[in-house]
Amino acid sequence: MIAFVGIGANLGNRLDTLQRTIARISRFPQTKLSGQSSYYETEPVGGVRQPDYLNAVLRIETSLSARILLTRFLQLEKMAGRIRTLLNAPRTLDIDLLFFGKQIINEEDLLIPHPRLHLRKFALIPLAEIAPEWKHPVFKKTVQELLKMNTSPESVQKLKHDFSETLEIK
Ligand code: PH2
Ligand code: MG
Ligand code: MG
Repeated sequence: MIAFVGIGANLGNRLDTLQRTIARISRFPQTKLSGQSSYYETEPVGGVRQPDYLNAVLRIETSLSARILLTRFLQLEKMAGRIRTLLNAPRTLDIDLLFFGKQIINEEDLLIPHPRLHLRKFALIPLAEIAPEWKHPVFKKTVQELLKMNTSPESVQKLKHDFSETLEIK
């Protein structure tokens, strides 16, 4: 299954956390990391006033289930010291399953595609970088089309440096 994973952080050493997370996901069993967007500095959407996020999107090929991925993502969030308080509260690490193949999953704690993905430039812009033609199975529109339709004002800026070469050491 091809899946897309959004990662974000706005507390602590954001870049370090995201790099470690990418390395850890790439070592999941039965899973290959097959794509990675640039890192983006993004204005927070929703919640209280809080620091900017660093966001990125990964493409993985996996034979793990969406449910197992979710469990593993929650473990990684815990390892990064995430404390859950309010919705949209600042966090050291957030990992969201955005797409899981073309599957539509509507379970209480597992909604795929991510229900707010089409509203969020911090997810759409990195996704469009690595999967512009991927079709949203509910809206039947490509990522590129969803991004074009999106009018939210928050700024999303690509980081200038390419940090991918530092991945190996983590
Ligand atoms: N995640 C949220 C809420 N708001 N804003 C930005 N810029 N990036 C995020 O990853 C983000 C957010 C809830 O998961
Ligand atoms: Mg999220
Ligand atoms: Mg989340």
